[in-house]
Amino acid sequence: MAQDNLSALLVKPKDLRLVQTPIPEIQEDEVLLRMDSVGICGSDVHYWQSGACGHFVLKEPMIMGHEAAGVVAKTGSKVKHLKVGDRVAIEPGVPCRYCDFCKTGRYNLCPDMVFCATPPVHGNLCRYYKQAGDFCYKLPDHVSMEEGAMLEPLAVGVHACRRAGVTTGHTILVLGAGPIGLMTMLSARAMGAAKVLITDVLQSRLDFAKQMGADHTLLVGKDSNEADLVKKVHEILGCHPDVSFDASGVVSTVRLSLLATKSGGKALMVGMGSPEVAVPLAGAVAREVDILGIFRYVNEYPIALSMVASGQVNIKPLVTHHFDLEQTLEAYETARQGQGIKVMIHVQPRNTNNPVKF
Ligand code: 572
Ligand code: ZN
Repeated sequence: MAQDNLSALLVKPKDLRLVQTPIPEIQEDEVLLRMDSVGICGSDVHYWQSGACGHFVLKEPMIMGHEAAGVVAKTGSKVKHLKVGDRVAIEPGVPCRYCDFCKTGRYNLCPDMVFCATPPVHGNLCRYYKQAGDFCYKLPDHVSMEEGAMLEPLAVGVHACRRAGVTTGHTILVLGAGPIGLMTMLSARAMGAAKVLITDVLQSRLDFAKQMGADHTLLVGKDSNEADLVKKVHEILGCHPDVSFDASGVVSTVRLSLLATKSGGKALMVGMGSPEVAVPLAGAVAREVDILGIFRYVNEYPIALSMVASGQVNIKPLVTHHFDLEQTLEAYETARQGQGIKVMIHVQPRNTNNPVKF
């Protein structure tokens, strides 16, 4: 095996470098992966620019990347469901397995979760990475490595829709047409939503959302009047949405999600915004709008994979930019500028591990 383990290391804010790191040694329940595709998440850009995302703060140099797929290069003796050469999607967080949250099936809330590219844990934007075998999901031949990497943001959308209880016939409002808003929209559709309205501040994102299946779009200006927007949402949908998803995290969309949701409906906070926002809480509470949060995903990788493998969702078009590992800085700059939807880094030349060429 080549000793090359080129890795994208964030040394300190605004100082991202490609450096060699040791190839990890695996334990008996782990696999060594030859990394293939790694997407850039909004949080990666936050860490790069400011050294922080939410309450997680960079204190030591950290390898980036958590939306990833790779190929099994070595298996530990206890790993029976995978073999060398298997193409896998990598669920990036491994919980402790022992706490009450883990034991009651809500491992995403485990306080000892080890999650890729969340300080102080290294990510997988490197050539070789080791992972617990049971957090790797074998991809069928017709699912590409890029789709494998994209299961990560899709799992966020699936989790949001499951928390909200999205079901057949629901009318849905999605605030924000970035990757997470789009994944939430696609998941809601796959779960039977009848009508989806998506909003954004950029017309280009709305045009893309329309191509991806949004029934309605609404361009929101920075100076839009809040009451007018609520009225417009109800007019466009012809009703009040059963479920609203805030996928932006900015105060104006969090407020809109509470104001626009049908009485007795659900408002889901999916976006990562400022820690404190002023919201019209009393009105929402009095109308029995359930306000829910999400934290990543739990048990949703297999669901996301079967949605893609069965053709229920098509996430391929969301990958709008492609770079090689050596071009990581350019890739991060593209993501920072908010061009396109998803920037994908190919650790191995594109299509090397796709039996069906895309
Ligand atoms: O892909 C999911 C994901 N989740 C992240 C970060 C990156 N990618 N989270 C870390 C930050 N939290 S947070 O602190 N926050 C809302 C900023 O709770 C959410 C999950
Ligand atoms: Zn992420």
